[in-house]
Amino acid sequence: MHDPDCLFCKIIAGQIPSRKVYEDDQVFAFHDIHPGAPIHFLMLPKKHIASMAQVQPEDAGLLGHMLTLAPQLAQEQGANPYPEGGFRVVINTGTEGGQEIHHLHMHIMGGPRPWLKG
Ligand code: DGP
Repeated sequence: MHDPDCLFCKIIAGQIPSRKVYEDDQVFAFHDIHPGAPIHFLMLPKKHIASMAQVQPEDAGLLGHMLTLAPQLAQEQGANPYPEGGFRVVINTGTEGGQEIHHLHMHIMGGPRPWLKG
C-alpha cells in the first residue's frame, strides 16, 4: 500500500508538504509543483501503483473513481464549464511516456489558453 521510498507516498502520508486539493479514502490530489497550465494538479491513488502499466483488473473501480472525480475537482479549481471551458487529463506512463515519478498519477490541467498546444 505505502512504499517508503516513494515521493508521492510520502506526500500522501503528510511527510512531505503539498498544497492539497482533495482527499478521500482512495485518492489524494494536490497542486503540481511545476504547473504547466493556470490550473494544474495531480490526482493519485493512495494505493502505491507504480504506473498505468501496472494496473490490475481489481483496480478498475479505483480508476473509474478517479476519472469520475476529475471533472468535479477541475471545476472546483476554476476550470470553466464544458464545452467552451474544459480541462485535460494526462497519465504519463514509463520513461518513454514521460513519467518521472513512479506512482500512478493523473495530471489535470486547464484554464484559459495559450498554455495548451495541440
Ligand atoms: P510525471 O512526469 O508525469 O511523472 O509528473 C510528475 C509531476 O510531479 C511533475 O509535473 C512535477 C510534480 N512533482 C514532482 N515532485 C513534486 C513535489 O515534491 N511536490 C509537488 N507538489 N509536485 C511534484
